[in-house]
Amino acid sequence: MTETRIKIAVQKKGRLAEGSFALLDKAGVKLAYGKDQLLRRAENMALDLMLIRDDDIPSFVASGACDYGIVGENVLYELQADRAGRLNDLEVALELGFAKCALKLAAPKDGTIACAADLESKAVATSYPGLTKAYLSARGIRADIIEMGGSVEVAPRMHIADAICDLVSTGATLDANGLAAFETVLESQAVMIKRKDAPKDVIGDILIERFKGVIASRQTKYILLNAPKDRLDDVRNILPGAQAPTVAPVVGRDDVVAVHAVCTEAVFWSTLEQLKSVGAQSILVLPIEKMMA
Ligand code: PRT
Ligand code: ZN
Repeated sequence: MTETRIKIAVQKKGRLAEGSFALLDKAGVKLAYGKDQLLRRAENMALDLMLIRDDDIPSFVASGACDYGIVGENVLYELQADRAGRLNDLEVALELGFAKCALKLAAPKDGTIACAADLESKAVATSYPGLTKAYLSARGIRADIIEMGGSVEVAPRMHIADAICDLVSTGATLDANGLAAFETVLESQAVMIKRKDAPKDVIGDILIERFKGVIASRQTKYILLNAPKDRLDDVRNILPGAQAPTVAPVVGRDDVVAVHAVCTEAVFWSTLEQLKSVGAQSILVLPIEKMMA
């Protein structure tokens, strides 16, 4: 019997590629060495990766050429806003929590545009015409949408448009171009997509469960510390997202206990400083490699 292998469309190169490969690696997918520029085979699971441009990922999944895809929500929803048909049969199987950014309206800092309503009869440059049009027309605003393939941030300076609608992550690009964001059209992150009517498949289900474990363990830490017995409640209140810490005796110390806890929320340096201020000592923060609920 021939083995059924699933295909996952992944960005070949770019901002999504690194996070996608890191996630697959953490989920235990070992890629075989291969010269093929398009297809990479996993040597330990019945799956193959198809390496393509991010813009093509939704079509590859919608057409059935791939079973899953890892793509930014911005790309998925833009294609769905822009085109009817098969792309609307796609759904998000899992939010992956990386490549976070936001599609924002922005205009020159020293200009007169400060909200979406100010865009009436103005020109807005964007690589996301579908989402921009939908956002503005839902608010009854008629603007002239100017589609650009890239370098959208230079459009106001070049008098191509009055405002832009572009992806922002740190905000440095807007800043360097004298622009300020005033409204968010879409918050985006990398997501795993599939066809709504795709039959259930075992490999896909395993992979999604493993991805969930990787995502959960990203900020989850294991904390070990010694605490004065009479400050135990204070320590427990500080530990971020710790459900039921283990409290154990410390040999030769009646006034001190050892606390072990799984913290599901971010542990910052300030968390350690707070723990220290209530008497905790010998504080260790360890990463959790794998998790399964
Ligand atoms: O070749 P291919 O078509 O596959 O790649 P691409 O060039 O179209 O996309 P790529 O690799 O640049 O981005 C892939 C995906 O990463 C996007 O679709 C988003 O989902 C996500 N992402 C996350 C971003 C950003 N952050 C981001 N900051 N994509 C683009 N940017 C750009 C933005 O367009 C602007 O020019 O970075 C600039 C702004 O960044 P800041 O940090 O200055 O605000
Ligand atoms: Zn692209």
